[in-house]
Amino acid sequence: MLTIYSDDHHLHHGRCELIDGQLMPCFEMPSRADHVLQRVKDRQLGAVQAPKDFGVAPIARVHTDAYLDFFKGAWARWALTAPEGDLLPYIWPARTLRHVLPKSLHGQLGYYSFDGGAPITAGTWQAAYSAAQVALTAQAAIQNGAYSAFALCRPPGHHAASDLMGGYCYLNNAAIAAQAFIDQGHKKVAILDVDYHHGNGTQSIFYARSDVLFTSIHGDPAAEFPFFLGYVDELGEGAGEGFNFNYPLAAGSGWQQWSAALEKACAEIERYGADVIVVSLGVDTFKDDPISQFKLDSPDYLRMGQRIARLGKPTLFVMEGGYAVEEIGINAVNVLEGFENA
Ligand code: OKP
Ligand code: ZN
Repeated sequence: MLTIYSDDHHLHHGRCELIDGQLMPCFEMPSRADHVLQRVKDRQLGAVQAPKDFGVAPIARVHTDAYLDFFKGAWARWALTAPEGDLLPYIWPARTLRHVLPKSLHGQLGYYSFDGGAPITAGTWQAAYSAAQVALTAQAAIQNGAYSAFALCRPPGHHAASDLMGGYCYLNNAAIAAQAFIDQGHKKVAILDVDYHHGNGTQSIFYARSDVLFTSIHGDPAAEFPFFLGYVDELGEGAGEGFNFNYPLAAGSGWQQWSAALEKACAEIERYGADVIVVSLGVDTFKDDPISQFKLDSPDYLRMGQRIARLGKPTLFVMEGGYAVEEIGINAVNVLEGFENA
């Protein structure tokens, strides 16, 4: 399987996130992608190529121009203040506040984010832009006839909505790739989000559409980030009604519960009749993941890849989360090897 990878992800290295009342080093760190790349090479998964540059237009099919302009320019505005640290939001237009766009950098940052988990550093725009190009280049490989491809994206994307960053995510790589498939003539794209956290950004982007099916298996949002989306009763709206399926699972769920949810998601994807599949491949479902509560073990990821392969459709894998740094290479590449050896 072809892997697309850019070293530009190193340009994004947030310093801290707020956990249990303390500033802790960011879990979403550059070594994550380095470990996955190393495992791709160790296992001789296939060629590793740098992304092409498709420009901002395919990104702007998913994100608003205003959001992209803000994100691209935010660091330069922050740098004028000779800051000590990263740019992090500290207020959001929650209930009772107005959704106006203030003039101030921090007002605008609150407007364009939904949590304090997506620090902007000097290189964050470039890293996120390149990650989107990684996804688009892997998408193009499938469009040009490859049966599968792996977009080794970092930072991840599935929490990012059309004009919101958050949850370590800035640009929604999987959504950008799915939209590119549609724009290049595909009629039915299915997204399968297997990250431990609900892909609220992806769901929201396609919620009112029937040309992109969204399915997600994740920690029950009643108890887990992102808390405010990802429940079973979210089935889509308008033309998108019946094209959104969430499978929330309890903390402590292992392969038995997880694979039962995967069967349900796969049944919906088959019923839909997708002609191409985009997998939001998070491996934070691992038993030793430091921020998650599922109990998958490394061999389970081989089974995951095998089951996805049985859908029998061209499949684009897009890297999302996974924070047990040593093991995310093993687990992510196990999915890809399971897919190839099904
Ligand atoms: C990103 B991806 C704050 C914890 C915030 C954010 C999790 C983002 C996960 N105390 N956790 O879906 O892997
Ligand atoms: Zn996650």
